Amino acid sequence: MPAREEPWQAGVGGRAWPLLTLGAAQSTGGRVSPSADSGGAAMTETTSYSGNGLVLVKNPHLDLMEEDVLYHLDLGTKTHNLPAMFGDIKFVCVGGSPNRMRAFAQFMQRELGLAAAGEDVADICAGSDRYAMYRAGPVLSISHGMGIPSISIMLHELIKLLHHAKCRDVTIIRIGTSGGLGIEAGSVVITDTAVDSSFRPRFEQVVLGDVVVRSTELDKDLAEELLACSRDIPDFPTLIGHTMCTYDFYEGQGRLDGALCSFSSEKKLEYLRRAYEAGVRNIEMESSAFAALCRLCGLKAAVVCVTLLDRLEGDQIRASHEVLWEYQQRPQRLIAAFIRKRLGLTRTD
Ligand code: R2B
Ligand code: URA
Repeated sequence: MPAREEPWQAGVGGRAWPLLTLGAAQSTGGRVSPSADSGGAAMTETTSYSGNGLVLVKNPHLDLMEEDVLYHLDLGTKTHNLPAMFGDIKFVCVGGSPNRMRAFAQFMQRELGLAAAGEDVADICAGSDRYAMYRAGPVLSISHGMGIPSISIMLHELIKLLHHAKCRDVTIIRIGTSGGLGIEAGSVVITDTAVDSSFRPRFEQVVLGDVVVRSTELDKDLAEELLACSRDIPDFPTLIGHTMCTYDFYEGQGRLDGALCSFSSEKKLEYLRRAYEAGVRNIEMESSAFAALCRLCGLKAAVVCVTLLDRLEGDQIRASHEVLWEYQQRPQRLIAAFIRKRLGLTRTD
């Protein structure tokens, strides 16, 4: 029996939208039981994109709205000329912390030869203290906060923004931090697929009380392109692997050091080793919602996270601020190299 159908799957405009189907054992009367599946193998998906490079919003109500207020970004279709402000954006980089995304925009300005070192960038969303947004040439740098609810709100408004601005051929990349699994701290993981805490390649969104299941596969060609760029940066290991996305940093990631913990150290290690066996190489808190939303809206997307520790060795993040700061530069350096390459820029410094 198919999972609850997304409204746009009814074939709006004759286009074939992504279609998710589940095996009979996984769904119950159109309502998917979150615990019904253990392997995820029965889920199949067919995807076809519109092909014109535009961002797809799949909401018929939007066309009927006289004005679209992007509340959390403090932007809107009547108050701002979105095509003039953003129409030429080609790369969107998102990350948890506003300060890190500001530093990334400044870094990109230098990398693209647009400004001198240390030159400030203005927060485009200064009227809202929820998210921060900066621009460096064709690159938009936006913070998304921590966790799925926070990144989801930002992504809905960002995707509508790219749609209203008529942006074409946008590549979107989440750069962030994570806990590693069986790999050296400071490694950079490029996600091929985000998986849930049962290692299934799916994201469950509750819509009007029904669980809608969405695929969390990321763009394979983009992941390979990023891996190829990493070969020019030999100072840290970069690899492709699955990323486990959780709803919590402590119990949800099997930590022994939260305010609550009901499991033994042995149980924790057994779980993390199973995750490793399933192909998981790092753990963070946003990739599944990010992968699912971007995929459905026709955005080529990647997740590139540095690991701050090896979770098979411990739970607490004990590296010094200097070491952590340098680790956080690593995904930024890789993305800068990727964007420069895409833009055909060669190094002169
Ligand atoms: C990585 O780091 C944050 C938790 O410390 C969270 O946002 C994530 O995904
Ligand atoms: N972010 C996470 O979500 N988990 C970690 O272990 C480290 C950073």
